[in-house]
Amino acid sequence: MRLVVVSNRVTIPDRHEKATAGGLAVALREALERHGGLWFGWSGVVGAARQLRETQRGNVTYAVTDLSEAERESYYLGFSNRALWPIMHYRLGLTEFQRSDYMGYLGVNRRFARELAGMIRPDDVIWIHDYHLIPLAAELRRRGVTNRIGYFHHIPWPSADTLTALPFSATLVRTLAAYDLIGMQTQLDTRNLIDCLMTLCGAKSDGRRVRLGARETVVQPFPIGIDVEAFRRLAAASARQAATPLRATRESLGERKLVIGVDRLDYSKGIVQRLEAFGQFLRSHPEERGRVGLLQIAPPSRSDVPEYAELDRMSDEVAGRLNAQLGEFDWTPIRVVKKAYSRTALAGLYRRAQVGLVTPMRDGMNLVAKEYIAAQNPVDPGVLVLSRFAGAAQQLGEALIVNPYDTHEVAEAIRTALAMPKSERIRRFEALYHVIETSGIHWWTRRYLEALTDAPAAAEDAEPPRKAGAKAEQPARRAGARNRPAVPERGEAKGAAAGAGRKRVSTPAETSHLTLVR
Ligand code: ADQ
Repeated sequence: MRLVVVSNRVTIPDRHEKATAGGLAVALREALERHGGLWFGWSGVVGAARQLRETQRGNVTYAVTDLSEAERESYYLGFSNRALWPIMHYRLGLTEFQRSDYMGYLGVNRRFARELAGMIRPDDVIWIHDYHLIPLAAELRRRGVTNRIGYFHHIPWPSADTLTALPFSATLVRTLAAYDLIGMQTQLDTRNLIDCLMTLCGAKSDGRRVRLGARETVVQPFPIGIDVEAFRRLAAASARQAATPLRATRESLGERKLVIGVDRLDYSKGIVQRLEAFGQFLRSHPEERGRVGLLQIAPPSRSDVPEYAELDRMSDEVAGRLNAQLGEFDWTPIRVVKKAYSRTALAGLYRRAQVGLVTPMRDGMNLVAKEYIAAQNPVDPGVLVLSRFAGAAQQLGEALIVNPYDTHEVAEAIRTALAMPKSERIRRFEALYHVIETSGIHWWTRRYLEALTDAPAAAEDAEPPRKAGAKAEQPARRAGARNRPAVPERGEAKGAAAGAGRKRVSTPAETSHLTLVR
C-alpha cells in the first residue's frame, strides 16, 4: 500500500534538513516514509498561479498548490476559521456565516479533489486531516475514487443542537459518510458526531459503525499524543546546556517560582481568563507576591480575523493592568511573550516551571499539557493544572482539573499546585507520564493506520488508554493474527517508528505542529 496524507497546510522539508522527531508533522512524515507516499495540500502561498508543484524527498512526494486571494478569504479565513472553528469550539456568539465563504470552501475542496484524484493509485490509502477538508472524501468519491479514505478531526465536535445553528450543517455532516474511518479526539466528540449523523442525516448506528445510505463508516476516538521520549530528552538536555533559555530564565527569575502558559493566541485557549485567574490568585494570597511569576507564551495566529486582533489587544491590556495593580519595582507578576520558540527552548521552560497552566475554554486535545508532563524532572516535577474542557483531561485525570470559567477555582488550583508536597507531585507525575508514554504519537499513527487499512478487527480494540490513576492498561490483544498489544510496552514506539531497517530519526524537532494544519 501507498499512504496519501492530505492536510490544509503542507511544509516541504528542506533537502538538508536534519532528521527530526517530536510532533505530528514528523510522525506523519515518518509514516509516509515507511509506506512510501504522497502528501498533498496548500503550500501556504497566496498567489495567482495555482498549478500543482511536486517535490520529491526520498520515497515521499510533496504535492502543493497555492490558493488565490479569494480562496484564502472564503475557504480559509471565512468558512474554516470564522464559522467552523468557533462553532466546533462551542462559541456560537463568535460564529459568522456567509454563503459566499461556504461556496468558496466547497470550491477549494472540489479543486483539491480534482487535482488529487489524478494522482491516486489503486493501492493507495488516503488519510485526510481536519475541519478545512471535511467534504474532500465526498468529492473524491464523486470522481470515482474507491480507495479506503480516513479522516481525523483535530478539534472538538459539538452537539447536534449547537451545530444546527450553522446553515448547511446537515449537508456538510452528510459528506462525512464518504469516509471509511473517522477518528475523533475523545468519546464525547465521537458521541456528538454520531448523534449529528443520526439526528441531522437520519443515519443508523450501533455506537461505532454508522450506516447512511449504502455506506458504512466507523467513528471512534484516537486521542493524539506527542513524541514523549524525544521531548523528555530535549528537556533534560536543556537543563544541562550552558546557554539555554532555561539558564537565562533561571538568572532572570532567581529563586522565584514560575507558572507557565504556552498557546497559540486563540480565544479557545482561555488566555485572558487565565491572566485574570493569576491576578485573582495574587490578590487572594498576598504572601505569594514577589515569589512567583506567570510567563505566558502566545504567538499570534490568524491575525487577519478580527477576533484574533481583539484578543491580542485584550491580553496586552489585562496583563498591563494586573502588572500595574500588583507589581513592584523589582517584580513583574505577568510576562506575555508573543513569539514562537524552538522545541528546545519550550522544553527547557516547561521544565523550569513549577506549574503548567493549561486552561482552554475548549480544546480538541491540547498537546501543551502532554509536553509539559514529558519535560518534567522525574525527581522534582511540576504540577499540571488542566481545564476539564481540554480533550487531554479525559486521559490526564491526575492533573489538577479545573473549570476555566471559574476564576476562583483556577486561582486556588495555582495555590494548591505551588504548595503541593514533593511526594504527591511525584505520584501524580508518574501516573501522568505513564499515560502519555503509552499513547504517544507513534502509537497514535500506527493505531489509526491499522484501523484504516485493516478494519474492522483492528478498529475494534483501538481503545484509548485510560485516565491516569486508573489501573495500568492490560495490554489488550488484537483479535487477529498479529497479536500485538494495543498499548506499546516501554520503548516499543521507538522500535515501531524505526520500521523495517529504516534509520530512526533522532534529533528533536525545531518545528511544531503549528506549521501543519493551523
Ligand atoms: P492547536 O490548537 O495548535 O492544535 P495544541 O494541541 O496545544 O493546539 O498544539 C500546539 C502546538 O504548538 C504544541 O506542540 C506547542 O508546543 C506548539 N506551540 C504553541 N506555542 C508555541 C510557541 N510560542 N512556540 C513554539 N511552539 C508553540 C490543534 C487542536 C488541539 C489538538 C492539536 C493536535 O486545537 O486541540 O491537540 O491540533 O491534534
